[in-house]
Amino acid sequence: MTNVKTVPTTPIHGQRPGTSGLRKKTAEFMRPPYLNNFTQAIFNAVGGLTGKTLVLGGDGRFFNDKAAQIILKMAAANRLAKLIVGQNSLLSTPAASNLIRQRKADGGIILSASHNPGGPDEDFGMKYNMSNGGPATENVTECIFQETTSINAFQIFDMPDVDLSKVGKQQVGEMEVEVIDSVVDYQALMKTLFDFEAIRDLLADGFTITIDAMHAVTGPYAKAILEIDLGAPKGSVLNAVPLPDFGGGHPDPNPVWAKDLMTIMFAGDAPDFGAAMDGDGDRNMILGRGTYVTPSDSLAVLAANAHLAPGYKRGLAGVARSMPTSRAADRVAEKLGIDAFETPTGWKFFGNLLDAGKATLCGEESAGTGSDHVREKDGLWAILLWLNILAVRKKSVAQIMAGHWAEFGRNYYSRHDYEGVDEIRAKEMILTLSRRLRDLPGTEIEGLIIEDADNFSYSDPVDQSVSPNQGIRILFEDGSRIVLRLSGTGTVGATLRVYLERYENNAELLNQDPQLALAPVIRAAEQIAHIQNYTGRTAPDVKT
Ligand code: VG1
Ligand code: CO
Repeated sequence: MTNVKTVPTTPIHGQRPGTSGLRKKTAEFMRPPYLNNFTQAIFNAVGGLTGKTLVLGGDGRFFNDKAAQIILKMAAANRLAKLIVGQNSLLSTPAASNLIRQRKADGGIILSASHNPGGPDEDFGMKYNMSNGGPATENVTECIFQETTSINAFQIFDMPDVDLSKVGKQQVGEMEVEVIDSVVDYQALMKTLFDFEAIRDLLADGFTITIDAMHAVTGPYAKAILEIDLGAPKGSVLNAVPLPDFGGGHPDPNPVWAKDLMTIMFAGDAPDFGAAMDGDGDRNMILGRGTYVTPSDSLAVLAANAHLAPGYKRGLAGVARSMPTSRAADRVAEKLGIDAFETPTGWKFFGNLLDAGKATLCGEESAGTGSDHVREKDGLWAILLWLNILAVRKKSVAQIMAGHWAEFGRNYYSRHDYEGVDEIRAKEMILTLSRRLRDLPGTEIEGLIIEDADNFSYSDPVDQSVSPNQGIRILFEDGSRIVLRLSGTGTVGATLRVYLERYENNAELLNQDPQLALAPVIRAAEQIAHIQNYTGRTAPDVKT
């Protein structure tokens, strides 16, 4: 082909994907050949694109549109047969996962740094998903990284930008580009899982909802499904227009970054149900009137009630949660007599369990829940499952939570994040602690006796691969737990995450403030890990 350019390049240091793809400052991604190198590394790692089909889309953040054009031109030059692109290069992460599966594509590229802020001075990201619709496994991720360290050229078409604003097919050299409506297929999938009629009736009966799309990718999805299809009043979806800088916000659905929604939900005239989703639409925060549902509890409640939705009426094969996620879901699994799996942080570890039919629902404490309907976590799915359950049970969110705790006990839970701390000191802290783990069992701290302490290593029950060093666990005799790990999604310094958990089943003590209920565990974490000393901070930046 005449207009294929082969451009010499040299490896760029540090293109190792983290928990979920490669995330860097936008400026770094925009500086050629940063994006070209990583894109070509993906293409090389998967054995070339000749004759294949890929899906492409992103969360609409700054540089999304331009990056999509570059990837498109590189895919054409690498002899891709077909590229399926979301209109205006927008696709939520779960919608992209669905498209890969529905259209039997060989994989997909999602342009997103998820919950990280966007804009010229903020973050950009890119992840590769495989033919099952799920994030690249550890193996494939490692291959991509290896390619970035030896790359010497990339291929690109020399041509003007392609119009991605209109749905339809067009030819780019030998490659067919199909621009699709970003919402339609996803919406159709949701209809197969949930009782839309029941939710429609609930909303028609005056049950009110407020959904915060945080100016990220889910606005159009939430409007189409909740307002137009299910009949929620116009305006039920807030911040519904995706913006390149998310309106200056931090599209992370937690009580700190979705503060406006928290204020609405804790006001006297609050709606019955509230929720927020993140940049790329895979996370969710669930709220009721005056009620915040922790993600770990949400997973447990969904597991206990999923059978009330048509898509799950036959029950669940198993439930999987990431290791730092509270063990509330395990208690539900035990009662249901199904398997409970514990995986490292990051959705890529759920893929095998879902593919093998071992788990139906999965969840992470970081506001991610999902099921085997796709291979990513799915914010809007979680909202719809909650609404379906509320429509059937005809109780408030607060009543559902109280009932759940009365039945299963309550796993008080909180995550304390120390953001942007010194990386060397943070690594030193984890290393020092790792070396002391063996000596900890039997020690009493704050009235809690340490039963066990380890650095979590995961053996995948499906492919037997082993992933060591996934976080430090300190387990106490009374079932309390402290987990410490460093984030793999940040772009500046290190972020220390301290996960705290305490189980309570005394009926009189199920309604405490989690920070108070966890106070001894929080103090124990400080005494064991010397967090203040290593981070130079007296308090966490974010508590969720
Ligand atoms: C965080 C969360 C993790 C989640 C990941 C990607 O990772 O803790 O649970 O899977 O983000 O989510 P880390 O390594 O920073 O703790 V998302 O919504 O960015 O795709
Ligand atoms: Co996300």
